[in-house]
Amino acid sequence: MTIASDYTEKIPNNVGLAGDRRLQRALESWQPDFLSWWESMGPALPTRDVYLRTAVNVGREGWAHFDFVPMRDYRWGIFLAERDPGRRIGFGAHKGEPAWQKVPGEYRADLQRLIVIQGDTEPASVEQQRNLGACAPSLYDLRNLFQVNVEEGRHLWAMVYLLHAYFGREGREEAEELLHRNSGSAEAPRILGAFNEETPDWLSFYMFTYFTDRDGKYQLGTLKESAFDPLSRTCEFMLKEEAHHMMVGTTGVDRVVERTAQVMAENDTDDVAALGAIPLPVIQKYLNFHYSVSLDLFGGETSTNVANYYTAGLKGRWMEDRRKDDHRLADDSIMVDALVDGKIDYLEVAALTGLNTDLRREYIADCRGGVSRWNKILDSAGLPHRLKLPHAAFNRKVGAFAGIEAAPDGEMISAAEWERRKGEWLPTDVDKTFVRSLMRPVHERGKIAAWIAPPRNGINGKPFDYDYVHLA
Ligand code: BYC
Ligand code: FE
Ligand code: FE
Repeated sequence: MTIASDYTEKIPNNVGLAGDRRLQRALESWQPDFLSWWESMGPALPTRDVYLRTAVNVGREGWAHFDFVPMRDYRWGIFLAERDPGRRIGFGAHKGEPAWQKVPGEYRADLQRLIVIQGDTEPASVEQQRNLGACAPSLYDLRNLFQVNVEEGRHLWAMVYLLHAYFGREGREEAEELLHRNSGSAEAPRILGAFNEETPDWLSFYMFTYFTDRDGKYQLGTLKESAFDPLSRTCEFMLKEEAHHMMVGTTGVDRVVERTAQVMAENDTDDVAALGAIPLPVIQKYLNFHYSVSLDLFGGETSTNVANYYTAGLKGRWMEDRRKDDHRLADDSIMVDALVDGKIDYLEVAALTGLNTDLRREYIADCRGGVSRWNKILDSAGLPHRLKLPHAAFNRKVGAFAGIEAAPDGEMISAAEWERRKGEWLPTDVDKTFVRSLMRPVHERGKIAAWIAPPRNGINGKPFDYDYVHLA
């Protein structure tokens, strides 16, 4: 059964909100708080309207509706992928039982926690990206930034809907808290580490959308497997939007590398800073930073939390249904990264407790795809230089390697050597100041900043020089 979206309502949705007055009132009372959060913590650059994709329904046509909209009037709606009435649980102790339409009492606290953590990251990223509009390299990029921002706002709505609809008073309180914690705040920071870091420039933004939004893709992929059907259906729909965020990150870094390679080849020099491009070693340092803080987002290599989530049916594996095992894993094992006798090594542990490692591995394999793409660009420019993912032990604050220091090649080093050399591997103040010095706004139609190549394609069949954003 499909419930038609009601566009005339304050909150566009396909969850039959009109039929549940209590829930509708709860969400309508949260909405003004959301809007005042958006005004004070969302995009700072004043705009008249923006060429945005709005989800107006989940059907093939409905979820990609393009038009000029004032961002404040963006229709943040609640959309779940269509329900499969025969859906059964795919893993864990309840494998084979019908998927849950309500929250079982014994799993309430754990499910709420997973939803709150997911919900917390969405507005955090909007806060982190708040000031990027003022230094966008083109109108095309500016539009993509705003598209990502409104969709992260919608992802917050998606989690708040679940909290309001299924978790009673506690859920409503958590929904309030999601607007009160803030990225980087000393008193009330966001929950996960990477979401309290700054995104002060566009190289950071592309690295963030490549590496950190990609964690989102993988975490959503595991929550899409959840036995709790409303969560599963919400995540399935969010993943469609996530594909655009991946595109922004992947092609963003592509274009930075392409421009740098071009300036290097034309001038036969590695030293492109004076020529207004970003030197490859600086790009590598940004990559090292964003990759390593994103690895931390997967939690510890071993975790009883994740084992319990899996067994309970709350959180599955990436591509659970393609795995050729019993989907219970009680008797299986996995090799995980570990410190063994003080050395970086591997250890065999129960498959269930190693599930964070399993997911991180899928993620790492995916990240290699980006690096090989960027290296192809260098290769095509006739350059011998290559970018690399650092070792999993590099710059870690969570998990087995949190207590040690390692070089990007995985060699263990002393704290003193780390202090001495970290500026070779992570962006220094000098690097950041340099990158920031390039961030001058290009808000003129068809123009682009000198440190980045133009995109190959525009948005929705429009050309690069389309007027994607009308500034206020
Ligand atoms: N920072 O047992 P462990 C996205 C905590 S991104 C701070 O190993 P677990 C997006 C942990 O909570 C996707 N604390 O952890 C991207 C635990 O605390 P307690 C977001 C951390 O539970 C871009 C303790 O350390 N979604 O959507 O197995 C833009 C022990 O850890 C961190 C999710 O993450 C950290 N990095 O795994 C917009 C999905 N890591 O229990 C959006 C929901 C761990 O001792 N979350 N801790 O108080 C989860 O599935 C899991 O909670 C985690 C951690 C994967 C995060
Ligand atoms: Fe998101
Ligand atoms: Fe995203």
